[in-house]
Amino acid sequence: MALTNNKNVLAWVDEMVALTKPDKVVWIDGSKEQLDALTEEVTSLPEGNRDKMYKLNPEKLPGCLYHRTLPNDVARVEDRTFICTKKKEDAGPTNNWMAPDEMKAKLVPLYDGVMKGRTMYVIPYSMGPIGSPLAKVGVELTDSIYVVLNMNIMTRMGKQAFENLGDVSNDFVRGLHSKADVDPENRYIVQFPEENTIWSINSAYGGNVLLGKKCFALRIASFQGKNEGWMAEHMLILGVQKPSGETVYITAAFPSACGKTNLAMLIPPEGYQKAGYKVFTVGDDIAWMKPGKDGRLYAINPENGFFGVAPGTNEKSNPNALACTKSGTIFTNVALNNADNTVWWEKLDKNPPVDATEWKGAKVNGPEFIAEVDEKTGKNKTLAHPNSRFTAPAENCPCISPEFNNPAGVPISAIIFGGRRASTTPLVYQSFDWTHGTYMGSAVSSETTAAATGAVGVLRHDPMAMKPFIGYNVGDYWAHWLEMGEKLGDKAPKIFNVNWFKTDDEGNFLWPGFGDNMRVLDWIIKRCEGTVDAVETPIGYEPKAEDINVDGLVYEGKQFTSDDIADLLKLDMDKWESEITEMRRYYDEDIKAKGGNIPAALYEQLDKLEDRIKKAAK
Ligand code: GTP
Ligand code: SPV
Ligand code: MN
Repeated sequence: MALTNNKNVLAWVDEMVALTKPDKVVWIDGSKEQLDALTEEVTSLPEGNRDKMYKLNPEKLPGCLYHRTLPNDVARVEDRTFICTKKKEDAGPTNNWMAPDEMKAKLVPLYDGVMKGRTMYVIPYSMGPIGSPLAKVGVELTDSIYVVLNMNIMTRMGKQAFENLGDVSNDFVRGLHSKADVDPENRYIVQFPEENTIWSINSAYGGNVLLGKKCFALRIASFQGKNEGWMAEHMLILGVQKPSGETVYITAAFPSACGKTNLAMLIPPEGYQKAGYKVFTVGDDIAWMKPGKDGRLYAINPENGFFGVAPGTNEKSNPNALACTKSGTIFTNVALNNADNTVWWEKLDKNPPVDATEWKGAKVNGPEFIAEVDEKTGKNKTLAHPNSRFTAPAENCPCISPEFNNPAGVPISAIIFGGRRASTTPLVYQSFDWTHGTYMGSAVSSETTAAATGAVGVLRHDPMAMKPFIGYNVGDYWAHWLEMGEKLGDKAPKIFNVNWFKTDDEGNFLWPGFGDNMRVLDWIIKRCEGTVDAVETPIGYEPKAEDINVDGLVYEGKQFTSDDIADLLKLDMDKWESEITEMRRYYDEDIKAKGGNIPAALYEQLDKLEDRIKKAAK
């Protein structure tokens, strides 16, 4: 039975039913009974059915499920992701583009009758706390129970989302997803920002199919934000509670699989804990930000769960994330420990299961399997896929912020950019002002990871960590950043850049990272409060080495010293000259020549930076 009288919703669902021709339409109310029944149905499917999910050990992992996707369907597919605006220049140089009519002409035949013999689920959901002025409603139509169960964790799903929408509003995002044949040749992830519409077909994986996440909360929402005066960003949101009891909120934009979940759930080093510091998580992937009545920038996390990278998550690196996954969690493409029907992934612990099922579904002897070298990669085989993920409810998080459901959001003091850079970029530096900070964001590059298909470890430009997620012209997006800065004036957050990933010649990380990143946050907070000074360098303000606290910091068996910090802050001007040459090439050739309207203020920043670097290099 339809759960709403909203005519816009009803008309659109009818239209999509007529197109996809499901045997049955089920409206998802979000009730426990309904979700339990769907869980029974999907876990009772026969072995080999590609929708199948598995129940895990009810004592050790209560309410947890397991699923594996096809080997060619394990990550976002940026080459098959499109922004379909009427005019090509509105999609800009960072997006694949096709005219909406042309794209629909291509996709309608693929969707025609695609749900015959299957059930269509109608999922109403809210991105953001129900009732928040910053929240928005979406409806996803899908033929996948896996999607329904994931959306239940990742969003506020169910009929209350319709109550928020009311009977007449047309302000909801229309998402249509079908697994279809999971045919990679016909896989499309398509956004129509001018129509608040998303069409996804032939994938069953994460960011391609949980349409509230990257498709809505970043691609469509960034476009809405530009038109409505707010920002949708690929950022975690955390709160640092200080010994005084006051909490300072920070957002950070790092590219996919570059440490957002880890930083968001950071456990401070012992010395900080003793002094009374605590970190709270508001979000681990996406921030929606808007100026509040007091003129400061406020952020909400539109999501309700964490779709986190499993490999590397362990009791030491991120105990809070691990705790999140102990109940009510869906695991995708990790390995199974058949001895006790639990899950395993690389670096969970040092004991890979002997009786294991690797992520593709083969039964193997774990230790022997990972001792083998993969012919394709030349690296050791892994039991879990490098981009295997957990979908865990935010309420499971031991450090979830008391402000998580606050409809007004939290006021942001600092914005951090970062990426994986083996060299060049120092541990931390601060922009001179918002405009320079916007330039810094536009200049983010990072080594690619397994979160998207394609080569791993290749340095690429990823402005604001939003390269795959800006739903319009990147030049206009930068202009929007500058406008927001003007609007916020002296209440704007301070902007920083960090790099946790500098390596030595052998590729070992020079900075311990994880909980010790608190030491860098400490400096950032002090800069926001004006309680520590800094060194002015050609690229921005850097800490004095002695202002990064290294008390109790032992790394690789050695006490970390201020000299080690100085090494991480040292600027190699030859490298920065190459960096600036590459930035100019990027602006000129990759953006401007391809239709990106780069704001003059950013070219000015580039000119000034080049001047400062040239002077310093002499
Ligand atoms: P998405 O969910 O794809 O957006 O990723 P994310 O940005 O949330 O990345 P996440 O925190 O899941 O980390 C990805 C990988 O980076 C994991 O393997 C982590 O163990 C590793 N990582 C995270 N933080 C650090 C750090 O401070 N230092 C080092 N060396 N590795 C880190
Ligand atoms: C990312 O790739 O940035 C993710 C995972 O957070 S996905 O939802 O698949 O996009
Ligand atoms: Mn992400």
